[in-house]
Amino acid sequence: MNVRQDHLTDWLTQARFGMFVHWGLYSLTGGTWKGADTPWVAEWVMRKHKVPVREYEALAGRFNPVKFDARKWAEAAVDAGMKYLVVTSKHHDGFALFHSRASGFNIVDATPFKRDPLAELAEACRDVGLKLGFYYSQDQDWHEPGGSGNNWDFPEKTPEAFAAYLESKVKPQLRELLTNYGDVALIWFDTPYTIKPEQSQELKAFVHSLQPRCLVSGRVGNGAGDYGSLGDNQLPDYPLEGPWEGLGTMNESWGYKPSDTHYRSADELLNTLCGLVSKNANYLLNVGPTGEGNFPPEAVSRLRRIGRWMRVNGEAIYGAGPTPTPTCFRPLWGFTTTKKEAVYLSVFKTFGDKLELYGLRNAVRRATVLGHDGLELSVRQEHRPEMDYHKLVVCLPPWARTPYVIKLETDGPVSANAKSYASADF
Ligand code: JFZ
Repeated sequence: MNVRQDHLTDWLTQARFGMFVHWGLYSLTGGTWKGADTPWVAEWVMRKHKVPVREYEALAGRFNPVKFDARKWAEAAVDAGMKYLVVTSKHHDGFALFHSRASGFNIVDATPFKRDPLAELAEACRDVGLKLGFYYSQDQDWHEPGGSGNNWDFPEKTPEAFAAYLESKVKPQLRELLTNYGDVALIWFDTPYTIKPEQSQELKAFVHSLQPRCLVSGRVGNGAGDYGSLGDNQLPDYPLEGPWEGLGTMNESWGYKPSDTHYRSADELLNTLCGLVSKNANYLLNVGPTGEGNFPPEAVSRLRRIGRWMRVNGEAIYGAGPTPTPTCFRPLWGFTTTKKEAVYLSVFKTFGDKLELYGLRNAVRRATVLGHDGLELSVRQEHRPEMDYHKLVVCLPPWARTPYVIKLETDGPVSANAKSYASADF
């Protein structure tokens, strides 16, 4: 994939951490349909149970999330250290979470709620300084005969019907999203299962024609995106040619699913964040609010803990570059990120009172723990010129609680050996 690397993506690599929000009619069901569970992801409830369009539409009559408070969501994201928020404007079920003239199946016209959450979120994000992006399912639309995915109501799918659906729903709704809500940082397209290369290109051009600075996610399909999108909860082995974005859930489902109690701990989520940044990717971390409009308490507590950590250690994340060395330290202690003349070691576990880093060519001027700037750690460096072998040993502070970050200030721009090391060779 040929991702764009110019000034328009700078904010994205600067931001590094964002909030994903999956919210829609499916949130009301919690992933249960007539007493039956939806395996894995709750937002697929309609397709997993082959719910007829007319029956699914009836959910709208009950959607009245009076507890929704845009400002509270935006503040929760900011407090967690996130710099952008991406919300589902229309998921695969075809329901628009905004006032749309292009389809009556929208929150203002079809629900008792009658408010436009995206307008309220746009204002709240502007107020608190968050960038706002919209998830938009351009390929699957289970509400429309032309969209892909619903073959129980609409068994006859043709390329012509899909093209007509792009013209009659997708483009008009994108025009609304990119006209009525101020600056949109990105459109997060998804599941490009049937879309043709020229249609992906056309959608990208359409977005840029309305807002030239709006980025298009890799899942617009066919390599057309402005930036890359990893698979869900995936961590690449090697640094990527940026900009890329990883994404993940706190439990297993994107949409609200109370029966899904397999939550990762805040430390595991921080581990993923540091891991992704060390591979030059952002982290879009999901929250699935309830049908009433609240964040689940499990999400709130994790966001708070992450925020406390980010306020101390954000320097190792915001605008940080990937690991300078391909050697993987994850099984030993954690991840490496960089700034121009600094290397950050995010330490998630330790063995004994030392850690080792291989491949760094710079001399280290100073080693400290973020949040404890005054205290210098002692380091020892070894160099064998005949093999271009470099080893750095850092004495760990016994008082530090994982996860914490060690900052190494280097004697010049960070430089490292490009090959991977196995320490036992030396
Ligand atoms: C998609 C959606 O189907 C899902 O509901 C959610 O919105 C998620 C963020 O994206 O699911 C996918 C799409 C692509 C992959 C995995 C899940 N993938 O490429 O690994």
